[in-house]
Amino acid sequence: MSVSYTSADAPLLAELADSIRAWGRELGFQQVGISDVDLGEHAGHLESWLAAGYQGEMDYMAAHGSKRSHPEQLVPGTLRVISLRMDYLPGDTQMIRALKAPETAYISRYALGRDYHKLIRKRLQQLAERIQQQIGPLGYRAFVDSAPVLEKAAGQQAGLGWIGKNTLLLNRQAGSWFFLGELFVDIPLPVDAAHSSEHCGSCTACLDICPTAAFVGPYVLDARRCISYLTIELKGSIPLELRPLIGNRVFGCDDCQLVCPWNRFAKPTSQTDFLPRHHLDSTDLAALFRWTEDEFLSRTEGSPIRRTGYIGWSRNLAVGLGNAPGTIAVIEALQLRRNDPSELVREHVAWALQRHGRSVD
Ligand code: B12
Ligand code: SF4
Repeated sequence: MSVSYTSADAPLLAELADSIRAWGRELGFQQVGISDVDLGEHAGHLESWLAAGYQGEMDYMAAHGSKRSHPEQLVPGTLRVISLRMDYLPGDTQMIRALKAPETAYISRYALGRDYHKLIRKRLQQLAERIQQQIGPLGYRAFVDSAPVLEKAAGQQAGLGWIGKNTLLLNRQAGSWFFLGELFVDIPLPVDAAHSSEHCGSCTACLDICPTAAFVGPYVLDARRCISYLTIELKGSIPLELRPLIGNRVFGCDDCQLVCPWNRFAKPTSQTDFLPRHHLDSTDLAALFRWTEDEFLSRTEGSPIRRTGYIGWSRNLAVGLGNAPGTIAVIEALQLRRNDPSELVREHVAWALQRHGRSVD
């Protein structure tokens, strides 16, 4: 644990906060903000969201009681949350073209390159080490995505942006194509002003474009209808009525970001690790569906796509193929796997073939 501080240490702490911002940028983050542990109204919003059941099968969202909205309960002794954002937009991708070409697989932009979890956690760790070199022992924990932390609310409190109607954290200079990570620390650093204004105005582009009508209203997402949930988090069968609406989106969805006017200001990432691998930004659904499990495992090594597993990936591709034009390549790829060992995959293949007027027998 670190030493205790008095008011006489204020200049030293202010200098340290400036250094943390500079070190964060050196480590590849675009912005660093510091907040206390009070996430304000967000605890109540989380409770209402869970009470409505919008988390679906994501039981981990409800599993930690009030710790998710109270950093000091998750890590006792925490006094400040250092929030950082890292851009992930690959500068030159075929993304829009892929989204509009129904025989091509659309993979969301965040998942085209290396998995961000390890990369960001390592950088946060390095930041903590720099702080320790400066001030000695520090009580800290590093988080990115998978921990029970209300990351967007923490980012808003630290001045990184506002939570938009599409429920993502938006920034006037950078849009929303960035990841968030946090360092919980036990030092009373000076805090940044929370981002108190919001700049969505009367725009409802994200709410209107959503292919599955997943927004209950502005700022409220029923995750059970979101394509990101359906293709990544859901383990079982995709509800029949939603399958035709998914189109060619086989891993996540970006529509509510693509349409956001603030994303005109997004900057391409400086991390080569986030650039597309294996032409995942421009590959046909049929070609991906022909991957064996071994090919899936080798080509998604170190990629976020691993999260679905081969069966989930195949399920998603079958839905995409069911929504694609019924070309010979599409029908052949589906027929090749109509006796797939996985019942889940077989069921989605049968659905897809039926969409093309083919029976499975
Ligand atoms: C669960 C989760 C999901 C779920 C649910 C999404 C959601 N909106 O909750 C699913 C699987 C659908 C999902 C999808 C995506 N996700 Co996600 N996800 C998370 C996770 C793990 C938790 C989010 C959370 O706390 N949800 C709880 C609910 C209650 O929060 P909320 O819906 O955002 O609601 C907040 C506000 O809208 C507001 N609010 C709620 N109701 C009301 C009502 C009123 C009147 C008002 C004013 C406000 C308000 O308060 C709430 C609490 O802050 C975070 C990582 C983390 N630990 O925080 C990543 C995270 C949010 N995801 C991220 C990303 C990139 C995505 C996708 C873009 C991935 C993709 N391309 O497919 C999509 C975007 C879909 C979308 N529009 O949100 C990034 C977002 C970065 C950013 N710029 O904001 C995060 C932060 C991961 C990270 N570390 O970078 N995700
Ligand atoms: S990610 Fe796609 S499906 Fe999910 S809320 Fe946004 S537009 Fe709708």
